[in-house]
Amino acid sequence: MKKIQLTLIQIDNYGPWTVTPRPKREADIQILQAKLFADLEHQFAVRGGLVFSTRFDNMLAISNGISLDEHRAIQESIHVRYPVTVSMSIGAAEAPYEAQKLAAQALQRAGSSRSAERRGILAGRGLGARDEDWVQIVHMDVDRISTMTDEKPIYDTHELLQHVCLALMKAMSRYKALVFYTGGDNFMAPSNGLSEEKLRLIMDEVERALGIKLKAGVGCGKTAGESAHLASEGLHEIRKCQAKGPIVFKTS
Ligand SMILES: Nc1nc2c(ncn2[C@@H]2O[C@H](COP(=O)(O)OP(=O)(O)OP(=O)(O)O)[C@@H](O)[C@H]2O)c(=O)[nH]1
Ligand SMILES: [Mg+2]
Repeated sequence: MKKIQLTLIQIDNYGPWTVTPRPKREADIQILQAKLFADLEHQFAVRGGLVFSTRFDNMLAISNGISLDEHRAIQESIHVRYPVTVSMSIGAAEAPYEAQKLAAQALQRAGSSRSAERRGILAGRGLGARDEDWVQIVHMDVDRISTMTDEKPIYDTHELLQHVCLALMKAMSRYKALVFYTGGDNFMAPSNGLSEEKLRLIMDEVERALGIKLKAGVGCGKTAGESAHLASEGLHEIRKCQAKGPIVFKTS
């Protein structure tokens, strides 16, 4: 059975930490979160993974091919260099929504996000057999966002992109796929099992609701790195008018 493996990364006892002994400066909190995300992205990426910033205090990584020992090594590296610790939990399932749910449940069983006792936990269960690894990622982008960027106030573009993200999240959730905003006019969706036909329906729905046009490269492979790269290549082909339509599927 082909499965996606997701890792929930949660900063331990972070809420209390941000206000102890008194509220820390927001700029310092933003710097810590941005650095921690960049650091984790690097450490997962060199092992074939991909981290989405999600809430920054809680991040989700596609971690197919990354073992428990490698997760522990990443945690140890973070713990010697940051004033906070991170707990991680792993879930694997055919559908991305189910994988993150299993990961979240495993971490919740190990203790609260606000517990001072729960530090640097590694919980949950990843894939046992590596031949089960499967990652499908849709990389979507809005057509001609630069025109709006050059003509409208920047906050108007920002607001539109947040609406696009929410509409995609809602539509994709019907197929147990996840959607993450990755900056600019880009969205990435771990979406194992989502067919081209269903993706077309989702894109049509969001396009009609928000008056925009979308295009999508879809990559399928054994690791997030591989799939994301194929997806971005697919998108590039559409941009260069090398594709017949607004969706290109690529499998490794
Ligand atoms: N995260 C991410 N951001 C990108 C990528 N490519 C472009 N961007 C960002 O998205 C913004 C818009 O780029 P484009 O999508 O090429 O611009 P556009 O005017 O919408 O052009 P078309 O999509 O080709 O119609 C850029 O300013 C970048 O910030 C990518 O692969 N990943
Ligand atoms: Mg674009």
